[in-house]
Amino acid sequence: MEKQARIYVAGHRGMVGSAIVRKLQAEGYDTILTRTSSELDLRDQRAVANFFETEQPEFVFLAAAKVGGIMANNTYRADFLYDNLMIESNIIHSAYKTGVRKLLFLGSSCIYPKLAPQPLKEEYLLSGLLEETNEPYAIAKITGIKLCESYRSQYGCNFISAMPTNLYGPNDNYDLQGSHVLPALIRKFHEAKVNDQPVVEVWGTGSPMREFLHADDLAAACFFLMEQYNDDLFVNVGTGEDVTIRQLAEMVKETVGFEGELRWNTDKPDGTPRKLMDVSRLHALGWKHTTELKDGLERTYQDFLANEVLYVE
Ligand code: GFB
Repeated sequence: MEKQARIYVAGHRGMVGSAIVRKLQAEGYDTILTRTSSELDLRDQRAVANFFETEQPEFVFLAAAKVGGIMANNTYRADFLYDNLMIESNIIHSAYKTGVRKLLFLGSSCIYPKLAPQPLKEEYLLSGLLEETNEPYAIAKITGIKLCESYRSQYGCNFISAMPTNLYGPNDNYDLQGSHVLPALIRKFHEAKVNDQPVVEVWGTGSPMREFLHADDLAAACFFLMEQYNDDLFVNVGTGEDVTIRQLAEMVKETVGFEGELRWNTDKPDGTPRKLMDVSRLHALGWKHTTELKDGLERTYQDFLANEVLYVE
């Protein structure tokens, strides 16, 4: 990408999109196109087509999506499917129509079958049944991969896909009903600490395993793939290391400095037992994460403290 290239980051206010914008700015790019959701509803086909025709982006990072944790995915099943299908279809089709030079689509580790062998290799896609709690979201993300592959094979578009593992970092969602586990635990432990509450409720059994990648590492990987990767195979992006939710809870508890007890609420779902990414393809290409979970947690707690008013409205 030339420094003066017109780059559209879809979803620039979210955790991933904002990390990509920070990365592009740090690399010296200054023609970064963005639109808020009130300026451009990405579910609106005509509005998206007009935007692409008017602005003529050359490169697109497709980081816009309706996302959330296990409860949000399981509750708003129709919205997770419809919104994501519309966003992806509108952007990818408009990118083809207006001759975008390259597009990077971001998926999710939940595209893999619930009981796939671990670690998850890219070729396990569509080899078994999906996890029930996030099946609609996973189907939408699988569709995004297939759109990129199909526009590449039929029309020769340079559209690639990256599959990030569970993410965390600045601008995460801290709403306790909608968020992912890591921001939820930061908020719960922090509020229990400042309010002198003796017990924090944690969901599920604590035995599921999850891998966590800092959003800044994901942004660096996206930039790397945009610069270096032109193949039709999608690429897993993760650390290749995971922890149990119980271990994560202990780590967050220590980072925040909460000294009370944990109570596991097993009425809440565990979700998929494990989803550890096989990152050998990414490592072979020459990219590896730099932020370890312990350091990333510390940074994220400091960011939460600095922006608590913004994050917890
Ligand atoms: O992060 P999370 O919501 O989503 O939950 P998934 C991960 C694990 O943490 C589950 C447990 O086993 C939860 O039961 N957990 C413990 C909690 N306490 C909490 C809590 O207070 N809040 C939350 N949210 N979880 C999502 C998918 O799955 O991951 C999406 O639904 C997407 O589709 C995303 O793929 C990355 O990792 O289970």
